[in-house]
Amino acid sequence: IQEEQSPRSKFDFKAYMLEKIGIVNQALDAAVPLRDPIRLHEVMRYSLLSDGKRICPVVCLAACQLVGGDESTAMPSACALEMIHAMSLMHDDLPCMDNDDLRRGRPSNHVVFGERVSVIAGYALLARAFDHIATDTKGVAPGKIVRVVSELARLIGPEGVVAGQVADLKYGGNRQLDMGLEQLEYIHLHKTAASVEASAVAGAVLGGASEEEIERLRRYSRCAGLMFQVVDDVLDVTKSSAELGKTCGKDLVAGKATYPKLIGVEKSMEYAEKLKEEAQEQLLGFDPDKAAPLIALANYIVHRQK
Ligand code: GRG
Repeated sequence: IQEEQSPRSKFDFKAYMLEKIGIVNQALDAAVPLRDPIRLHEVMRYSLLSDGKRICPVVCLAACQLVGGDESTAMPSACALEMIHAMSLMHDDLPCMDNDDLRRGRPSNHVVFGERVSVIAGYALLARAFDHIATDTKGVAPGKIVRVVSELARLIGPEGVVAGQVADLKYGGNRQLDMGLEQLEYIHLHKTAASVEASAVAGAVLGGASEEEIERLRRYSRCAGLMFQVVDDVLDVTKSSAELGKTCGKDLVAGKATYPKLIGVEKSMEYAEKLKEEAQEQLLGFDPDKAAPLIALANYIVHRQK
């Protein structure tokens, strides 16, 4: 995470992220302790506690604080979002899906523990995520907790992340043959942006946001999630050409459709900038100091180098 300073508030984004990642990691450790059955919990914790950017939990906590809520109210949901993220990566890496042997710089979950255990541990994380929200969210009316459970289930389920994965699988390794921008955007909005949307909406609901504020944060997070993926596609090209002769981005080898392939690197970055502006516009009505983390996060997503 590089320095990302907003000129207005001199907000120290790096320090903010390091602090939030630290408290989220502690909360994750406590939410999925090493208890019976020990082996199953080891497998769950291997992926859950490995190094990640923790974007969804941070968005959830930041949205809660933006609307005046207490961070601790949103922590179980923030952890649940990371549990769901971890299980989706575990399942995505399986031989029957993307067949990736490496994740976050370590052997993938199924490489270490075997496919069958990895599938089961993924389901366990998914169930634990909803249990954690329902059981451990404190200080808000039960109706808000039900709303969060329902938003999350919808956004990760058959209308959300799962729909995005199904669309992606449909095109397999030959995405580029018949895929247009519209289909590519559908995949990214569902596979990636839906989780960021769930994170912002959960944080906002628990923080006591009005319906209008929830909708603004929903739009912010959809733009941020989509632009994350546009920039990811661009980084895949720029990293690969920088490392030419060493390795090549997996998606390039597989011949997948990406934003740079469909519209070129320059136009892809222009699109990412446009999405960033649209995301940040949604925050204009809020207290600028409280909005600083989400403004800086959007800047970081566009300008990151990895
Ligand atoms: C969610 C019920 C349910 C099932 C999962 C396998 C599957 C169905 C979906 C695949 C979802 C997937 C792999 C989406 C990609 C998300 C994404 C942008 C991953 C990379 O996120 P980073 O870069 O990763 O934030 P780190 O490692 O930093 O956490």
